[in-house]
Amino acid sequence: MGLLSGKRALITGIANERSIAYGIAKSFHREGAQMAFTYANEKLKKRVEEIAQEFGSELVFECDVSKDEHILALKDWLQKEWGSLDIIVHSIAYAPKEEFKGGVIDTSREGFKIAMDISVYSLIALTRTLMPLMEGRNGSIITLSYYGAEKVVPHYNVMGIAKAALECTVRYLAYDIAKYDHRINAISAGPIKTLAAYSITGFHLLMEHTTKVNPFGRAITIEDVGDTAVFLCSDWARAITGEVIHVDNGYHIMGVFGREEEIKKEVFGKGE
Ligand code: 0WD
Repeated sequence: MGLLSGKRALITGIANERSIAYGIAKSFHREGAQMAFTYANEKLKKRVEEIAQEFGSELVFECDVSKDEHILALKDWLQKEWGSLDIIVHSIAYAPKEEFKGGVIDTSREGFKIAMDISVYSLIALTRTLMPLMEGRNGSIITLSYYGAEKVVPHYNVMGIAKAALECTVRYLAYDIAKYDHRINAISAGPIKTLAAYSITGFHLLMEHTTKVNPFGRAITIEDVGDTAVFLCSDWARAITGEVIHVDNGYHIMGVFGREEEIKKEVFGKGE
């Protein structure tokens, strides 16, 4: 018996096997969840179908979250295929590439709208539309955030603003859906090399730095995120809602960045 045995999970946001949502699906599969997958556009269809098969699922559906009709069609499809749902994984974010080049001061009106629509509003729309399928099942929803919501991360720009809004949305939705006994939480993941990450100017430097100075001195993996997602979507987390859980090897707890040896070397000279 896995932690998610008997649960049906909708997984959004897989682009390839480096996607965070892929890591989540891997952990969910190990823990016995049944899964259905969405892909954003025709280009991703084949890859997502292959990934679904890898996890023993034939359930794959197109859903561009900027389109209300896609979200409604997704609900009808899930109703037909399963008739009920326990878990939604929202692993979707987007802003036009130009928005990551300069600073927040350069944000265009259109870029701002797109970032908020795809990365934040989509969580509200998916929750509202799919919630009827969760009736009486103590549903659990998770979304993915990043530390750039809390502190300035150069070049993260409008996505930092969107993630702050996303985390706030999680709290408001947690309140709204608690009356139906459902939960929603965010995982704030440390930087991971995925397609989305490559749009951010200087991402490799950010990743190098974060890896070097977090208390464990190692990089976050999609499996680290996947296993936390299992916990949050399992009944063990039944009293946790509206929360932002950091899966970042402790990076966010630091006030002075650097592991002891490095601080000694950099600040006090040779390490004595
Ligand atoms: O360091 C990282 N990679 C972190 C990512 C650290 C912390 C958080 N995150 C977040 C991202 O902001 C996002 O919310 O994790 C989530 C998943 O991102 P990812 O796994 O890093 O990136 P990726 O593999 O690119 O998946 C994001 C996917 C899209 O992929 P592409 O690369 O094709 O944009 O979001 C999906 C799409 O599959 N997506 C959409 N899905 C439906 N409708 C849409 C859309 N309109 N736009 C993007």
